[in-house]
Amino acid sequence: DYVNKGGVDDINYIIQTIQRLEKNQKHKVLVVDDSMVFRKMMKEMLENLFYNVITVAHGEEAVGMLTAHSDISLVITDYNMPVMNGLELTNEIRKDYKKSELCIIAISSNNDEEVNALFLKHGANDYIKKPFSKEEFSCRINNSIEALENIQFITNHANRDFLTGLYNRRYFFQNMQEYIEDTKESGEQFAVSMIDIDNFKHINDTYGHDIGDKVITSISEILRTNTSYRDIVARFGGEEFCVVLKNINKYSASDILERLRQEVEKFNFTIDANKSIKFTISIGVSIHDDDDTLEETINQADMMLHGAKQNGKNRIEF
Ligand code: GH3
Ligand code: MG
Ligand code: MG
Ligand code: MG
Repeated sequence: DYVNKGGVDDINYIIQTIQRLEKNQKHKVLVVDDSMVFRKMMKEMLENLFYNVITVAHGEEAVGMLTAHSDISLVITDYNMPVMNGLELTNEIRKDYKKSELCIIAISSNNDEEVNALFLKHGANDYIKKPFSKEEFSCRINNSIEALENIQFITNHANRDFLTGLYNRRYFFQNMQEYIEDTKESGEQFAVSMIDIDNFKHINDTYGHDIGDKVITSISEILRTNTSYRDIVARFGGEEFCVVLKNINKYSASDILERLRQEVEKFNFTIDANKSIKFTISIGVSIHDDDDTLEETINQADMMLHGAKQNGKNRIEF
């Protein structure tokens, strides 16, 4: 329906549209309108575009819904509503969500240009004036979602290391700064561990740089699958990683990291049909105390790593 109404029979356009619809299934849209007729109409149009739709009748309900569902991509809001109007809602949402995290599209029936400009000034990504065609509605919604996806794609790449997909140093320090602020209030402890592959030069020299890269990627996988989604696993440099175990004491940290060390030790890296190699890692750990700076904790972990290397490698030092 969406394709035909466009009057375009270009095959590329049709393929693009189908790809768009496939991606739309991943997005939740919150519709905020006091008119039941409009809510139903928009819900139907959005579902025809394959979006997941939630509807509410006013701003306050919308705020509640956003707290309950943290994964909403787009809010479409009416202007005139009881309890909290669309402009007030836009203000509320922008206290917690940036434009790069959540889109807002305003629907206004006023011919008053000022309302539309106000919406944009207060953080709406776009607006649609009533009455609107199905076509305009579809295009504007899809455009905003596409822009959001592009920003999220770029942000994700800026935060990650190209080879392994792990977080990079830049993201690590940005995220840790926020986390340390939180721990000052909660008083929770965390462990910083510096991890370095043992005798990696030998792997590179014997099998070549490409195999070396693949070994780094394999280790990254092991680090990721043996830690929680809350923890931070970052690649700091060549074959050096930093893993932060959040909200943990020394004993639990020691268990997890020992398991990590063993998982790497057990792993057989396949070179070809009749050759596989093994390798090991050394780990230095420091538990962050309230009055330490992040740099002090990292330096401490680094010193422990140095100790682990000196004491024979393939071991953990606290
Ligand atoms: P140690 O057990 O003391 O850690 O010895 P090592 O041989 O691992 O020594 P070190 O950690 O100092 O050496 C790391 C080597 O890793 C140096 C460099 O040639 C190589 N390297 C650094 N980055 C990369 C990378 O991205 N890919 C590959 N393949 N090799 C890298
Ligand atoms: Mg209204
Ligand atoms: Mg090394
Ligand atoms: Mg190294």
